[in-house]
Amino acid sequence: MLRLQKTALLVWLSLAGAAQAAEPVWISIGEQGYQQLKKINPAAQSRQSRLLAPDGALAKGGAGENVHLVQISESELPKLSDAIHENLRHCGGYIVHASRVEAEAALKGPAAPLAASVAPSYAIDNQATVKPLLPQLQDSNILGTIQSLSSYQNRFYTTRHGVDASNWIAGQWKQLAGNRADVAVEQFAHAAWPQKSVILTIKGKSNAAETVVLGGHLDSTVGSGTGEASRAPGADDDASGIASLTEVIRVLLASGYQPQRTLKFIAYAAEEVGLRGSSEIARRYKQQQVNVVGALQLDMTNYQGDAQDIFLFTDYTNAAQNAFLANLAKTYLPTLKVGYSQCGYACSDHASWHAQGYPASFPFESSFNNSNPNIHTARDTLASSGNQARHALKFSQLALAYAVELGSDGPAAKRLAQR
Ligand code: IPO
Ligand code: ZN
Repeated sequence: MLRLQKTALLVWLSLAGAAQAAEPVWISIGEQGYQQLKKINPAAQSRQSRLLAPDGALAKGGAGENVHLVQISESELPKLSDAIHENLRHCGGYIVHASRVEAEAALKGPAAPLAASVAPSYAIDNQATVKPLLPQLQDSNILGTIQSLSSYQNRFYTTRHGVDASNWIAGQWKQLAGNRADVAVEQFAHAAWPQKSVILTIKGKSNAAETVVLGGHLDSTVGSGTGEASRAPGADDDASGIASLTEVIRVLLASGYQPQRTLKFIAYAAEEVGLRGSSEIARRYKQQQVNVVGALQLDMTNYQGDAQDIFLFTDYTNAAQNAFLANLAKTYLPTLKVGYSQCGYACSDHASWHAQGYPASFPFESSFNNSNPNIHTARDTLASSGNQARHALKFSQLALAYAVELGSDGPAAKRLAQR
């Protein structure tokens, strides 16, 4: 009897496991990606399609790409990412949605902003705070973080290593937070996979409801298999972005800086499989009407592919905030050259915020055409970036200026009264 129960339990457990692995998910995917999907799974069917402009808005006058809604098995996601990366030189190229209803809503373009949202002034008026902090940012610290993160066998969203890497980041950020009462580190659990996102919050003093988000993704991927033993160092993609952000956290907290707006640093889980971690978080924040006044994404900061230093991606991002970033660079990093480029698809977590109607930006290490050829392979190592983090330091500098200039604004009424 006992033995029978045990067998039944084991059968049930393995069925439950199998069911989870084959869980159907709704994705939106561009025409080219859809053709790749049909090669992997000829039975995959477009349930709905719509012509979208390159920034996810509805296309007018035929410009843009046909975007399809398809239901596929969760276990097909890594294969799909790989096929798109290999054959289209894209990463991602599709977005996983929480339900059919949400997938259909996404096809209609980005959601409307919150009613309460007002565009920030984007004034650059905190030189006295920013300037002494910039030289404290050290590329040696960024290098150390990239080293630690890329030493995990892989950081897949499904593996023990991927879970360990999330826990390691939480531990590092907790150490940096120390015992400040206005700083908290939490891990955001996702129902469908074990890897958690990590969130460090510095609570704003006078304007805490307005929130500034700085993020990067903590997972990695590789074309050839997603098992525990598979090697996916992801040194540039995206240990570099997490390392650039960690150095900003270190310097801000070491200086005792207290923002007026709330600052949130987020290491997203599961970016490489359809922006899943960030899309859950952005959706949750929108549901809870969190007033995110700006989101900055650092995904890949340590490979310089062009003469210019920082490329602002103009699609799936907010033009006013991009102009603010260009002004920040001009003011604080005058020797850096800023370029502009496009992904042509929702290529990183900024697109999750953009989809919810929040202003998002994506400063990137290279142009689209000269992007790092080693990502999503076992060759994405620190050695491939020359065992240095000088390029990634520029992104810490820009992100720190962004955090302080946007983080230092009090409530809007007060801002007006001061004019
Ligand atoms: C990424 C973004 C732009 C380019 I050009 C290349 C790569 C982001 C990378 N993390 C990715 O694989 N996104 O899914
Ligand atoms: Zn990637």
